[in-house]
Amino acid sequence: MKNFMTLGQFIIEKQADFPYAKGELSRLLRDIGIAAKIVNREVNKAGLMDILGNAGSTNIQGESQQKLDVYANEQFISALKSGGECCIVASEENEDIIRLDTDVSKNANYIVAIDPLDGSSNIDVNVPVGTIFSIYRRRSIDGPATIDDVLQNGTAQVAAGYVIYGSSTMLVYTTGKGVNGFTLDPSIGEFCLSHPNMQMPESGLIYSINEGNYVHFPQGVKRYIKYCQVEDKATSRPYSSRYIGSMVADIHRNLIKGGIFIYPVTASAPNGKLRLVYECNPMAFLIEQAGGRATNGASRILDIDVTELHQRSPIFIGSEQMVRKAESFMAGELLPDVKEHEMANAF
Ligand code: AHM
Ligand code: MG
Repeated sequence: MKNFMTLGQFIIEKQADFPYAKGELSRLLRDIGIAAKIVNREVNKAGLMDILGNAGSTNIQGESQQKLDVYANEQFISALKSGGECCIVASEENEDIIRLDTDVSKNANYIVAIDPLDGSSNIDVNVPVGTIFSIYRRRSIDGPATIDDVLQNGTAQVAAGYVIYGSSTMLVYTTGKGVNGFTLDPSIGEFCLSHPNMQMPESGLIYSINEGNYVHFPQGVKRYIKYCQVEDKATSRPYSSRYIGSMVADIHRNLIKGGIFIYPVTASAPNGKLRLVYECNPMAFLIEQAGGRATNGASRILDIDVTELHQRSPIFIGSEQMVRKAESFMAGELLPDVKEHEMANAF
């Protein structure tokens, strides 16, 4: 039998790499892995259970919550609470920060921001969904941690990752030293290292964007989409359009195959749809660590000032060269490799 390394073994092996190697971050990552397995079990049997459908409540964004959103939120919070290494959880599903005030947790050094079940509108149709998480060290030295400990820029993340509940379930994460992917082996109930040192291809042939919103996109995005669709043998265009509608699944595919994912501003989402703290920042940290690029169309996502818990941002994320190309369309630059007659045909 081939030797494999479990997530638990890998975390212990890498512990010495962490800036504060007391084992706290390792235990935190382990807690997230445990909650992911529990959520995976429920997501897997979603079609069988009464758990499918709407919980009848709405979250802070005014979106209806699926029962599994609520379940996943509870599982992650409870795992982090009993683990004792996290003092505050910030979740897409909760308007305010959640203080974990057990005797151990309240003095813990880490903050976790989480989107417990991203893309949950896809659950009813058996399409991959995901969990996104981001880990910060608290800044305050004494007293209870506060919202200021949560509102840190993306560059301050100490770890981030996602779980994709797909045709197989994977946990992919970074602690700032590259990206590693673990596939859940259901027969032994362990995440096993299957994708060591993941590298995003510098370029790719896939663009992912909700083109139904085309009419509402900024001019630069419209021009980039047309660029993707123009025939050019030298750059293997036209590219393929692939949009699952689950950010985790779209970005995971692009991470492996090469590609760009864009969620720009639109008329109905003037600041973009996706949330900076628990969607854009963790994905940006991870994709940068894999050699990719993540911006809001002009500036690096990780450098954006975080002022609100549920702040939104447009995002352009993926293969370095593709994101740069999209940015140059956003900046309105004339691009030497776009032939005049191609652009004429495109509009
Ligand atoms: P959610 O957090 O409410 O699930 O919304 C986030 C999801 C992303 O996973 C996905 O990329 C995007 O919303 C899809 O939005 P749209 O349907 O507008 O294309
Ligand atoms: Mg989400």
